[in-house]
Amino acid sequence: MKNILVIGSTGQIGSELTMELRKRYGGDHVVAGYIVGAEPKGDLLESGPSARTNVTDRQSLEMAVKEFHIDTIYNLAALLSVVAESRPSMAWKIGIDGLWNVLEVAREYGCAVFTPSSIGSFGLETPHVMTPQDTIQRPRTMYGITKVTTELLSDYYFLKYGVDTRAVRFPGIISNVTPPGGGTTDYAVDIYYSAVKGEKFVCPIKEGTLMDMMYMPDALHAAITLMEADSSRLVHRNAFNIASMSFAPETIYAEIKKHVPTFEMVYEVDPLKQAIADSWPDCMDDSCARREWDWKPQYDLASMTVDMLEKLRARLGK
Ligand code: AKB
Repeated sequence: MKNILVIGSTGQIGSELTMELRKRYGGDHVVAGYIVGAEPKGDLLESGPSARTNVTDRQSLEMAVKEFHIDTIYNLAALLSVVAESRPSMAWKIGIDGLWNVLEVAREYGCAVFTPSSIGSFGLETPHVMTPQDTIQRPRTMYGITKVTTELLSDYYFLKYGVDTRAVRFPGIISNVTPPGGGTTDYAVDIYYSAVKGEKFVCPIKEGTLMDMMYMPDALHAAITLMEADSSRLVHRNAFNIASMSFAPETIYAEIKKHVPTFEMVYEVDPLKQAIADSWPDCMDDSCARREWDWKPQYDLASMTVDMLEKLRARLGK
C-alpha cells in the first residue's frame, strides 16, 4: 500500500482507520474520501488530503484515484443493519451498485480493495456456535443480503479480473471516537456512554443474546494487516471471520458495574433489533484468519471496558 483512499472516512470505522493509516503510511499517502454533508473536520481534515468520493458516482471515484495515484481502496460506504431495513433500496444502491463502481475503477487502475462484510452476512440456518468460515449464510435482512453479495462480487472480481480484493466479517465494533448509527450492536457502545454520563441504560436487546463484538483497535489492526498480508498464503479472501469476544447484555453490564457500582440497566426490547440479533452467530470460529494471515486480537471485554471508560471519561469531562 503506497497511496490509499478511504471511502467513508468520516464514519465510525473510517474516521479512526484513516488516522491509523496516516500514522503508518504518512499523512500525504492516505486520502480521506467523504460525501457532501459528511466532510472531514479537525485532525482528519488537517493531517492529509481529502476528496469527494461518492460510491454511487463512479466519476468521483475515478478522479480521486487518478489524482492521488491510488493503489489501495478501503470501501467503507454502507448503511448499517437496522437503518438498511427501513431504506432497503438505498442500502442496495450504496452497498452493491456502489461496490460495482469501486471494483470497476479498481480493475481499470490496478487497485487492491477492502470492502468489509459482517456477522450480518449470516442467517437463522447458520450454525450459531463457533460459526465456521465456510458455511450456510442465507440472511433475511437487506443488510445481510448486501453483505453476502459483497463477498461474492469481490471474489468474482478477484477470480475473473485479478483484482486484489480482501475482507473480514466485522463483529459489532465498539469505539469511543465516532458513534455508530443504525446498527443492531450499537447498544454495546451506547451502554458505555450511559455509564459515564451517570444515566440509566435502556437495553434494546434481550438478556442472554450473544453476539460477537470487537474493540476498535483490533478492528483497525485486522483491516490493515489483512491488506498487508502475503497474498500467496491466502486461501480465503472475501471474507474472513474474525473474533475477539462474544457477550450478552448482562455480561457487559456486569463488567461495567465493576467500575461504576451505581450503574443501572433495564430492558426495553426492540423487536426489529432482537430479530436481527437472533439471526446472527453467538460466536464465530476465526481459525482461518489466524492461520492464513496471523490474525490475533489484543482486547477482551475486561481490558476494553477499562480503556473505554477511561477514554470516555476524559473526553466527556466526567
Ligand atoms: C450492525 O449492527 O449493523 C453492525 C454489524 C455487526 O455489522 N455493527
